[in-house]
Amino acid sequence: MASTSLGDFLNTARIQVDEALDRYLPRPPVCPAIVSDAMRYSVFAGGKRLRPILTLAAADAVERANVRHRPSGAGEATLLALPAACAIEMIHTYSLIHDDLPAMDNDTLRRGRPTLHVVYGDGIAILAGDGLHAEAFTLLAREPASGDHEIVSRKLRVLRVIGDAAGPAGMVGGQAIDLQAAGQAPGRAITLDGQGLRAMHARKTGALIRASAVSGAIMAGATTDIINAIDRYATDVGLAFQIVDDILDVEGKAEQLGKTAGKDAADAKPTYPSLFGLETSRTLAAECVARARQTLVDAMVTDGWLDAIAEWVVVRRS
Ligand code: GRG
Repeated sequence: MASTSLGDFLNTARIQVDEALDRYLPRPPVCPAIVSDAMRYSVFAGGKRLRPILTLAAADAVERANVRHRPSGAGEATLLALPAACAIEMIHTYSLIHDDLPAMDNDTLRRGRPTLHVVYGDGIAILAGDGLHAEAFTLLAREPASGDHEIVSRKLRVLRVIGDAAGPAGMVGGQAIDLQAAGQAPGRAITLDGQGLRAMHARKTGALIRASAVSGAIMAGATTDIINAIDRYATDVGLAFQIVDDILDVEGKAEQLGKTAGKDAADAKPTYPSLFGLETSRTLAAECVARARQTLVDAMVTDGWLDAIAEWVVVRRS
């Protein structure tokens, strides 16, 4: 049955994603129990599932727009997009596991639990991250299983979009800039101004958020114009998400966030509040959401949950 509220859509999408992740993640005897247990410890620790939700919502929005012209096939798009949604959540979880390691951000609390390396040790945490990263691409190549040329070609496009977003041009590159800014890389620490901070976040968190929405649109068979519009929407949603993340690091409590609060200031990291102040940061986030919503209106992708998700990203408390 179609969702009647954003809360209903988010719940349904989270259940769909969690059930699929449980099916897709390998278990013994395919892999050693310790790898399976460690991967599952972090994947099922209770993340918000923002990225897979964006994938499914983008697919659903494209299908709704198409169904206005072809009133058949409703619901198929989310099934086509579900493997990409899960693959992205695997990559996101791997990035959190590695980010929390002593060699990177050195954190002990994530998703309301002790971080993976605290429980399993650094070696298994590195391997669980590596395992999730590799498994994500195996899944993208394998599912949805179809010999249909059109579906195979959409899968190939999505593989490239997600690989680019997760790799050196995207998340890995952004994390490297973050390490340089924190003085954790060879050479002198670099100083980020507002533009540098934005560029770093565009790679570190923005790229995967954009890939999440774009992958859903591609799997649903969107036109190039609609894919580009959804990309612009997600660019603004990703930036708003990051600004709010910085604000929550100042204002939130660890119990609510499920991760250490006040860490950015303790580590003297450049953030939106540290560069622009809290009020201006809130205004910047609201401007991003307004732009994202206008993009949907201009592209006539207004049916579905993308608009409500943009608003949710700034009112969230965790
Ligand atoms: C190790 C290559 C590599 C990259 C790490 C994503 C990342 C890059 C580091 C995470 C550091 C961080 C806390 C960034 C702020 C934004 C962010 C990604 C927050 C965590 O994402 P949420 O809030 O987490 O969507 P949940 O747990 O809800 O999935």
